[in-house]
Amino acid sequence: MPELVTLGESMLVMRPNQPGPLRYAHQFTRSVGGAESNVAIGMCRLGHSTGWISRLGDDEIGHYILNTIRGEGVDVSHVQMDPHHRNGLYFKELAVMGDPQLIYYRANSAASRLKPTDLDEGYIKNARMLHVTGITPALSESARETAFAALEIARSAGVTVSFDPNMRYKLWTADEARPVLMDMARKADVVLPGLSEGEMLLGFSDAEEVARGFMQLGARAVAVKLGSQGALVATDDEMHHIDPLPVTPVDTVGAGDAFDAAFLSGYLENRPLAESGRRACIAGALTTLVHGDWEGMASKEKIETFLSGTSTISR
Ligand code: KDG
Repeated sequence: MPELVTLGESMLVMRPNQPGPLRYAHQFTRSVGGAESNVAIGMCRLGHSTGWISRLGDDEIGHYILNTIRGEGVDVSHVQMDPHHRNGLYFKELAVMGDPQLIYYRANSAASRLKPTDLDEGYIKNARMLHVTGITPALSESARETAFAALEIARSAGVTVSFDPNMRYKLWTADEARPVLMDMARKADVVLPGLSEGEMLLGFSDAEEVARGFMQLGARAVAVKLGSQGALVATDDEMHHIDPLPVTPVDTVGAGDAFDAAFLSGYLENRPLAESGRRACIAGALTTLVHGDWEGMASKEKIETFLSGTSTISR
């Protein structure tokens, strides 16, 4: 049984091989992306067993997505193959600066058909942690019910719940999302917002206030992602500002998921809070150096190298 179980949609990703407007792109590289499976892959690289619950269209694309995620070590035994619906797809611009634009084709996808009866209670109850994001409830009513059903199963069994709001403005508005994401945050033990998500949900623009706000809702640990400024990590007893690892990113998508994976692995390993925060910032930064949402996620050994300031022998 996996230590961390997560659920959500993963899609085929097409990214152009050269920068510039997508309308002029002729050659693309395919891959896979999905915030929750990205976290599951990130945790596997850090030595933890993970499982991903989802629905995929039962076609060549669905099997490619499944094989890729399985190939990274994630348990996919609780993924349903759906013969009646297609897989989500997104195009990711190759940004020269800043965050790339994502164009989604995911309405009515197989994963949007996730339903509470897709959940195997024992699979969640036997995990140490359930990780959910705010993307799943934005997909459809039944996907939203499934995310909340998973939360209730975990809570009833005393399984730690981790929540990343992952606000996707292309899927729903702030007014639609706020009550749902706040409800999820209230049910979570670990909350992993970006600063702008904290502001959207709680109305605070200061990271310390965001962390305190989520702890008042019931979280035991909060890690506020500050992008190139590092992070702020907090529990009721301590709060630390974590410096960033300075990098020159080529692809920022997936950095938050790599951060989540490293922070959650530190949490499961009972590491000191500040150390978990440092690992998370290193993991997030390293991911941005490689094209792809998860391909650049770091191994445990690589993170150790950056933490200790030692270098590896490369030849
Ligand atoms: O966090 C990375 C995700 O944004 C990406 O992998 C795709 O799940 C995705 C989404 O909904 O944007």
